Amino acid sequence: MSLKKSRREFIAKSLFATAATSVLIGKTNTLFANRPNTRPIVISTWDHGLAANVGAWGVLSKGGRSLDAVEQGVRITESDPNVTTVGIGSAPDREGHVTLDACIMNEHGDCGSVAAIEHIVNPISVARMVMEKTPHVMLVGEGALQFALANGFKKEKLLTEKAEQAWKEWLKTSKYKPIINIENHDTIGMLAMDKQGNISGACTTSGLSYKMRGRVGDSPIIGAGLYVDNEVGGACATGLGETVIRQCGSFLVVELMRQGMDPTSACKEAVRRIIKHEKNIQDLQVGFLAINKQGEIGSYAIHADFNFALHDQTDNKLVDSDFALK
Ligand code: SD4
Repeated sequence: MSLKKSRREFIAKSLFATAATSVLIGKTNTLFANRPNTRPIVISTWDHGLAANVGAWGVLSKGGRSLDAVEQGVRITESDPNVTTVGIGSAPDREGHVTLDACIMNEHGDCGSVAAIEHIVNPISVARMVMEKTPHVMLVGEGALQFALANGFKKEKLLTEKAEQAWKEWLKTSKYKPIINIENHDTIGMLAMDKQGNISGACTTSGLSYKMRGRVGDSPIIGAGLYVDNEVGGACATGLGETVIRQCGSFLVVELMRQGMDPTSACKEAVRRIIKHEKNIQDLQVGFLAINKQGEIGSYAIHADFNFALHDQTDNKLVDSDFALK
């Protein structure tokens, strides 16, 4: 065992013993609650979470609802053409169509989702409208687009010149190998707890770059890419969606927290199940992020380099996640 690791484990154990301190433990990122000013708080996946958190904080700091916070937060990422994995500017599917997946869940357990929607910059807001204005949870493809247009969303060109050029470059070899790595697959999943202690979550992505037409990942699937139970906590996922779907990843994390696990341990157990099931684990990345009702947060990934952004009353910062394959 490395010195760094044994020290980390020693500190972790001591902190479990006192269990009342708010500290980031090295890179293991369990943030202990039972501290003043835990609320509000927002966490979101990857570096682009920093900017998204600022959007969410605009709502949370004014005493706003966590549902509004997560919607406003991830809209920032969706609207940024320089983020090539979410919203406008995303990499297209192998046929050149940008198709987006998103879902949202509120503190009452209501949820809405769109999958494989085209031409809409902010699918998260369409997902919210599906939740609030229809008796359904999920709309897909052409029907989702029709619903969005009928509700005032504008039809836009999502394929930017830069993304089109990169796709044409890919076409020259066009290897269809849906391997997740941090260069080309960075979904944003966001979880927020507002001043009232209510938790909501959002998840939005373009999915795998150059994916097969019609392919949908975990991100718009309630229980896979995102799950919230306001009595327990919330979780979201990033990485290879197929494997997250197979384990009902985010639902699993929340259920494990319901049984008493802290967020990091719950994420770790979900990762363990994926590793147990998948054969080509070297080639795939998955990261989970979670928050519980006490405002404790945790994360865990298969491989290195998964990180998340954490905004609380004192800071908005990036935290490196611990991971399994060292
Ligand atoms: C998917 N889970 O479509 C998404 C991709 C992702 O970070 O999360 N990338 O499979």
